[in-house]
Amino acid sequence: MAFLVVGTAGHIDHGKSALVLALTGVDPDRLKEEKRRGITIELGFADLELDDERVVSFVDVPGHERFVRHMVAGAAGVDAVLLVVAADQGVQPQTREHLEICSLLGVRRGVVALTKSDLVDSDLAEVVALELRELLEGTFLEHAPLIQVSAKTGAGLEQVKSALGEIFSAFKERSADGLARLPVDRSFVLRGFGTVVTGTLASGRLQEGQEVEILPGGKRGRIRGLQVHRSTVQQVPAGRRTAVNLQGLDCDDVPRGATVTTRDSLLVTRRIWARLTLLPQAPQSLLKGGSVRFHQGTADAAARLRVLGSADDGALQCELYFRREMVLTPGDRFILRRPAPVDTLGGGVVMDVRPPRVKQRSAAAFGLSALDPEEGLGLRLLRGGVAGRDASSLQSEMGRAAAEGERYLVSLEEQGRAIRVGSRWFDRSVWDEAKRASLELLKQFHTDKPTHGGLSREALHVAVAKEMPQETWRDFLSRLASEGEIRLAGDEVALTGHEVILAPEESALSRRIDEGFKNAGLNPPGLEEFVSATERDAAGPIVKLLLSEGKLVRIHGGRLFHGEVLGQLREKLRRYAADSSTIDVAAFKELAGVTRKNAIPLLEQLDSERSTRRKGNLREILLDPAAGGSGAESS
Ligand SMILES: Nc1nc2c(ncn2[C@@H]2O[C@H](COP(=O)(O)OP(=O)(O)O)[C@@H](O)[C@H]2O)c(=O)[nH]1
Ligand SMILES: [Mg+2]
Repeated sequence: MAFLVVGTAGHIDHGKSALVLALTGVDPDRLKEEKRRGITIELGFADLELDDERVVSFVDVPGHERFVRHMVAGAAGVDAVLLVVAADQGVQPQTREHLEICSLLGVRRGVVALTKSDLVDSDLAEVVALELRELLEGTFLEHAPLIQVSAKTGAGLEQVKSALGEIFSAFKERSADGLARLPVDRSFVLRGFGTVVTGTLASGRLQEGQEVEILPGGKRGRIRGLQVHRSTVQQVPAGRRTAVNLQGLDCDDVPRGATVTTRDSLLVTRRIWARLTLLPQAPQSLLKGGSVRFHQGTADAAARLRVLGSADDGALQCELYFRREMVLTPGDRFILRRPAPVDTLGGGVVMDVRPPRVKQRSAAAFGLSALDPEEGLGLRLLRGGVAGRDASSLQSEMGRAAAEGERYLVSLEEQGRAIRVGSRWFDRSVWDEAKRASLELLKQFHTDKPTHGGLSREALHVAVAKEMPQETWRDFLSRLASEGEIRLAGDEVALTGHEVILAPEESALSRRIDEGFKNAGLNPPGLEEFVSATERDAAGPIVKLLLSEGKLVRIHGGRLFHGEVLGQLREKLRRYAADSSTIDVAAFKELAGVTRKNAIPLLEQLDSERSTRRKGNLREILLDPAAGGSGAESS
């Protein structure tokens, strides 16, 4: 079955509710209060079965100017509008205002009913029809059918039905892709069922049994049952008027204006960027900003408006701060009203729900806030900088379901505009710039410090891409290394072609330290034995270099040994292992010819390089006695 959601619109008392009743047999003014006062206050709902296949779901709105807020909530999410004008009164203030609101909300289709035709003669009806045509000129209803009807005599009702049927045939049902999003327009307790909310499902799908989240607030519950057109269903796709029976949630947890969604999908926001179109009657002072009432879906909030600039097409680029959290996604249509005296000021489209905090709000940055999902994602990656973005936060920000968001990201990747590292995404140009800056910095470092083997990973990280997460930085460096640009040695990074250049006196010092430690064997003195006080500064980088070359090894506890000496020790141990697979400290002291003071750190070093393994008071020798040869097992 196909459903078309049609909202009524028009001035109070023009016969909207009476027409819905005449068409459907259901009185949309069901509430006692409404009956008593004879005016619509809350939204009313009634279905019209055109035939076995097609159902029109009417959302009947109040016409009173005090309830325009409810009208906006009712008009949000409709597929078409039924504009009602009483033939005996003609165009009235809320006729205009409702028409403006529907235009601003992006309603594209509708039917115009000239009601109470039984009260006027045909000449007067003609005059009112002309006046109405004039009002509709240039609006989305310019070519809509204009039908004279009477709820009292039933005249014209069949024509209205067939006009709605026409809209049906031109109408394409919404895609149910996307995040589940139900803006609540009614919330009540039904005896025997508990909390029930209704709304027009704006996107995605709802399913019986599904866990849901209520935003703002984040309360959780479960869908106990779903109804569409008074029938129980297992699931509901976007575009349907839906009643949801919720488990684990009170009526107060899900008031009108709340959004029912699935877990961890949509975002709440207190600040957005938007494109705004002001109505001609809006005061010019608004361009300097001010207090407004923001309406989107069934929700509304007090907001502060700031105009940032104007777009090519004359629309305004603006920023809105909300007094409370709102559930919004790029592309949402909204209405701005003036708090007092109440009046509709304009409306527009949400562009960005996580806009950057920039002092200089350049029009360029704004213009980039594209609604096109691929461009939008590209822009957000760019803004993410070297910190990158994780896919799920991007998807929420764009209001896109995971599969859909992933598709766009992969497309950007294929175009060479994005890079994926683990679960994070980066703009390609940002990534490339970080690479360029790294290579540049290394080059500079090598020039400045020719005796240094390389720059520490962390120093480079802080200098060129501080915001990049640690694990991504590791990936970043290994990618650069595998591309042959850099060399990674322990904690240090060097350009691939980098060779340490030593001045003659530095070479001499290096040789002295090297040979000094080699000759000192397993009982080496401290560095100061080989280095004079004046040479101390120069010795630091040289020791580092000797360490990076493996000529020196700093063992546990900080003492320096010569690499070859340690190699010889390993060789002795290996031979020892032919007779005994274990060795105790006393035997080790004797084998190595070292004091106890040196024996323990040396054994710990051997443990850490997995030449030995501690077993109680003994060491198990892990070196293979059959292997022979020299060389370090590991470093
Ligand atoms: N004579 C006549 N009266 C009508 C017609 N439609 C509505 N009315 C009356 O006009 C009044 C307002 O109608 P209602 O549907 O509540 O207007 P709404 O405020 O636009 O919903 C009611 O007293 C209706 O009985 C009609 O076609 N002919
Ligand atoms: Mg009414």
